[in-house]
Amino acid sequence: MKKILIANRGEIALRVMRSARKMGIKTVAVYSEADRNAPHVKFADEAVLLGPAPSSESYLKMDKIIEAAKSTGAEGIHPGYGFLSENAEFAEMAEAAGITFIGPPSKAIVVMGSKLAAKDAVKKYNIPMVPGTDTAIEDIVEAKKIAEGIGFPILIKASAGGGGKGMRIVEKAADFESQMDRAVSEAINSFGDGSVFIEKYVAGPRHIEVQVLADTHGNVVHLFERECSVQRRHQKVVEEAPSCLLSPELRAAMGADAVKVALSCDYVGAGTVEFLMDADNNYYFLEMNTRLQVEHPVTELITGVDLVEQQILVARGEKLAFKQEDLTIKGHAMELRVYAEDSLNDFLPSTGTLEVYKVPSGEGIRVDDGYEEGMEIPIYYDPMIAKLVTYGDNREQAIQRMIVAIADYKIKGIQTTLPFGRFVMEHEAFTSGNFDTHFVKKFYSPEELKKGQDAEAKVAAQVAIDWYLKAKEQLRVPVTTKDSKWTNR
Ligand code: MV4
Repeated sequence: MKKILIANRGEIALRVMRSARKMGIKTVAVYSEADRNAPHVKFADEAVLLGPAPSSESYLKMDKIIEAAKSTGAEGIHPGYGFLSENAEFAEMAEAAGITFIGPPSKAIVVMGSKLAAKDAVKKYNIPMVPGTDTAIEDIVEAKKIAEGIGFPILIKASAGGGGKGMRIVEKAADFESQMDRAVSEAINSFGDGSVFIEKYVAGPRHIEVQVLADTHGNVVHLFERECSVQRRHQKVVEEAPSCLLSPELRAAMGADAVKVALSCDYVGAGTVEFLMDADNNYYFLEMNTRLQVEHPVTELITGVDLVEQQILVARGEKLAFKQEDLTIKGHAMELRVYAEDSLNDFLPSTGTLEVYKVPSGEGIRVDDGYEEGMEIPIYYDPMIAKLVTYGDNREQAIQRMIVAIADYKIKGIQTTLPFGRFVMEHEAFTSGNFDTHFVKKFYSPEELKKGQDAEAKVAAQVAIDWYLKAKEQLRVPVTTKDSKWTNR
């Protein structure tokens, strides 16, 4: 592979291009009319315009992207995350056009895209799963009996859902029928597939996911876990690796189970196996994401493995150059997603121009971003503008470096989640490791964030006053130098 097309925009397009360039591979960018001057377009060796700003007319246009790959002679397509990254039809179209899809086989995308098909595939591997039904509910009377057997509250989940979409909680038996009706019609409306199943509701769970990597020769390894419990309405905000909860034994068990999940669908490439963990450290397989994830950098920092490079090597048909026992965890990495959102105002999207944009730098700091000073944040795409990633010998150092990096990140013109990130980094529940997926709901409010900011403003004001008084004091010192024309009174 001498040239690849990157079917994405923003930070991930740049991230993929950096690894390609390092490997001596030429890059082709695609872009929408809103992204003419975007960094990913400037960084690429070539760029092809797809169409108007809306994703449906640009970054989701499968035929146009395949055509762009053909016309530029790209031998592979990297889809990044989001957009077409988990679209089996697109993977197939690429392969049919003789272009390598730098991702898993379409079959693996299809299986893991259906939660019920995924449960079915992993069945023979004895992976722990949340108690519930493993086929679509057909008989509501029978389903209610099963729910009563499990015990309320239970969750109704859409088979075609995922990432928190298509979930409904049922608190008590009396609500079962009405919630089922709603769940099915929601599933039909959102996914065109009304299949739903039920699961016991795991209260206050932690979200732990395991990175896997598989080649086309049957080798599968895991690259340990990421802890992603700090999230807001299913949108992750802070991720870290490793998780401070796992014992080496638990880590090895979850890793081995994640490898089995990959084997169950003949996975190839980089993928992520999601688990829920309850308060007693029992873990359950939830779903598999068949793409490179936003939070992959924390895994790269603790393992020293370039995951994009590995994706490309595997797509070329090469064997993994390392075995499970070659992989170790070194240090601790923390990622904060910087969204163009106002954390003081219900996280409303904050659009505008990046009047000032200066990224922090220094030991243990990595910024993956896709914007530059002076650029406008388009309204059409994901509001994530950057990932601020820090690394240290241990968790405390990674957190400390994150606090410094947040302070050094200068953004004017839009509101971002940087202040919210500092709130998390300084919160006792977070620093102690005693948190779950309800962290934001439990501890965060704009008032809490404001309190911290007001306290800081007071300190800043005091420092300014001291400084001013001292300066005034110095002015009063009489100047008695003979040759000076000036004297102070
Ligand atoms: C659950 C659950 C509790 N019990 N399943 C949300 C995202 C999707 N991947 C699955 N999710 C959940 N499934 C059972 N049986 C709680 C969640 C959940 C959650 C999971 C991971 C990260 C954040 C979350 C926030 C709310 C609910």
